[in-house]
Amino acid sequence: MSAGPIRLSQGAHTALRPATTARITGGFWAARRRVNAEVSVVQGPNRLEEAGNLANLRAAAGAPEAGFTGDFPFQDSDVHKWLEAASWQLADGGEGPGHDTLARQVERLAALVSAAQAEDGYLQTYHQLRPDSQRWTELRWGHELYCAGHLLQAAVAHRRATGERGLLHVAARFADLIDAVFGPGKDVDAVCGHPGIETALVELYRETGERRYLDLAGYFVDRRGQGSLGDGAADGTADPRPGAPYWQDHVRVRDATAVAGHAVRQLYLLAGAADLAAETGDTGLREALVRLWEDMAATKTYLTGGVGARHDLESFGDAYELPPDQAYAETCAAIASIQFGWRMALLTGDARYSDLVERTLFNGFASGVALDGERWLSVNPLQVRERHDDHDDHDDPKDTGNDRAARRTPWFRCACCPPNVMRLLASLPHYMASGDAEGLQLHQYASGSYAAGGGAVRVGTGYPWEGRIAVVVDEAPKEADWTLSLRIPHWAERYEATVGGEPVAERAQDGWLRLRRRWRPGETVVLSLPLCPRLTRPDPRVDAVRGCVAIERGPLVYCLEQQDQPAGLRLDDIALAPGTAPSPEHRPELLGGVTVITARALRRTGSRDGWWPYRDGGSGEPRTDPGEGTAGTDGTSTAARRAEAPEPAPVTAIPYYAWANREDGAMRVWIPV
Ligand code: FUB
Ligand code: ZN
Repeated sequence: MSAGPIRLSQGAHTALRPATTARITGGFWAARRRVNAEVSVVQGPNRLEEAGNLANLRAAAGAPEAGFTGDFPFQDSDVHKWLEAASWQLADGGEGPGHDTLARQVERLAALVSAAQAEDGYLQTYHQLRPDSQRWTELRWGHELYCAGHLLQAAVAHRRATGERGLLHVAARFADLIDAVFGPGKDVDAVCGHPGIETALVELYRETGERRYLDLAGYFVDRRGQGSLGDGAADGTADPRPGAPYWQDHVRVRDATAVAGHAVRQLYLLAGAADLAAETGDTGLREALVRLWEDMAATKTYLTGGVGARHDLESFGDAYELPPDQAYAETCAAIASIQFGWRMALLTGDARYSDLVERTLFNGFASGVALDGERWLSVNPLQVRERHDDHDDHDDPKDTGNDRAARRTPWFRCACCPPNVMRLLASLPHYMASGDAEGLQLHQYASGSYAAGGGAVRVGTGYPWEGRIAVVVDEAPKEADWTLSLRIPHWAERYEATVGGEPVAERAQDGWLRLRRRWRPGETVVLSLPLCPRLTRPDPRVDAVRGCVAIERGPLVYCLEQQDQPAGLRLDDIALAPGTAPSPEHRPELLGGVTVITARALRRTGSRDGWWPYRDGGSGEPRTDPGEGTAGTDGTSTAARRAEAPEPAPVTAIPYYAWANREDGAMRVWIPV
């Protein structure tokens, strides 16, 4: 069994179980994971040293007079996330000096964390190093249980990867302290302002078999939504802002009908609730989770899979409030959405969840780290204008300007995203496949080997650049039928599939192509997904991009970057030409090797700068421009509009995940037509 997250208990109530063995060996994700392993994770300890995170642990371990370094109470969580990432990386195998160095780094940081733990099990340097601080009194902003959650997850990963118990012991001691303090009738009957402990406690339960941890996760899920944070009672203040929905304390998860508030908080909470439902079989909770995911997916998710539209409070917006230029879409929120979606896929077996996981992985998540693995995006907008202002709000301690910039940055003052990307990439093989009593399901397509559901397969593919996916069945029951299920993405209207070269008779249902038969070892299934470029239209209620289309190909969302366009053609001035047939071309030398898409655009000569950016709409009656066949309501005469006839120009789109890897410039996903 290879080490990964979500090791369900034997009695878990899920439709599917994660693969027991999962390895990615080649292709797109292998390349991104290699950069993660060889650059991002390797540089992690230096970054944490420079930012003062390690100094805090050293101070807590023996020199408290050094005080606390950093701007945020959750500085420790960056170390814990790195430890989790590095542990998954170690579990991925490998040998030689790089592996040994990483193993030593992991032990060094694990020892540092362990040394920082207080006698009674408490561990958060922000509170340990400030003499005026009192534990558990700043629940709204203190992040104590958030940091604890990341420590628990790091410890579980460390245990699964190395087999050692040291860090797990540290985590269990802290969890025991939390269990002694929190609960009805105990010292503190309230939740933490930032969820994250819920998933971690369920994972700790899975790892140790200790039922108290599962019960404590259940307490935190159900206690939230009852105002323990909102009225200020928890930390002695009555500050009305940000309001209970910010930390999902306005309604219990099981009663909620819409996702709300801070996006990462909301989705970590839902991922934890999904873990809880998986282990307890709580059907009411499960129904609520389906409802909440649907609300998010249908009304609050960007085309890139990004979520959390508003910069203000890093929160979800209203339904269909998805502005491309003002998008916050934090990298951590994309990760949280993937974690929630994957748990829902396991819980229900529904392919829709993995559809959205794929979209988010390839777009709103992959954009979060530069191709070189050294620079990061915290905010993932879908449009950046020519003279972009990064909203550097110096009054907001959480906003350093560069943290929220539309350009890549080596590290952040609030560095939650980089180590989060590292841990997801390091554990990514475990998001690819699952199994059940019938067989094995492939949710995502990456070259590699996967074992689940009593069988094992090998996948070979050039996806997402190529649509051909070859799956060799290496192991399946000899004397019984077995089902290999392949997810057919929602955009793949005309796929083809063969077994042993013969077209299959089965058709996909509910997003799954289920191939049930007696398999011979070595038999090969070939799935061919159509990768013609598509023009995607938004729901008209997404006002911000009405009248635009986006270019997509397979799971990839495309964008225009200024530097790929003909000289002098400004992204603000173009519209896609009606009837354009976008065409793909693979460019191995560009951006690490990408397929670009060219399309015909029109330079809108009418959109010239002036003193007033509005035009008379006339009577409001739409008029048809004979030149282009488009409706014109700008009040200009037909002759004037003919004089402003748009000039044709070719434009070149690159995959969205690869944007901002060259010089700064304008970018847009949605293009007017
Ligand atoms: O509060 C901890 C992390 O900082 C959140 O998850 C992110 O949204 C960022 O605000
Ligand atoms: Zn983040």
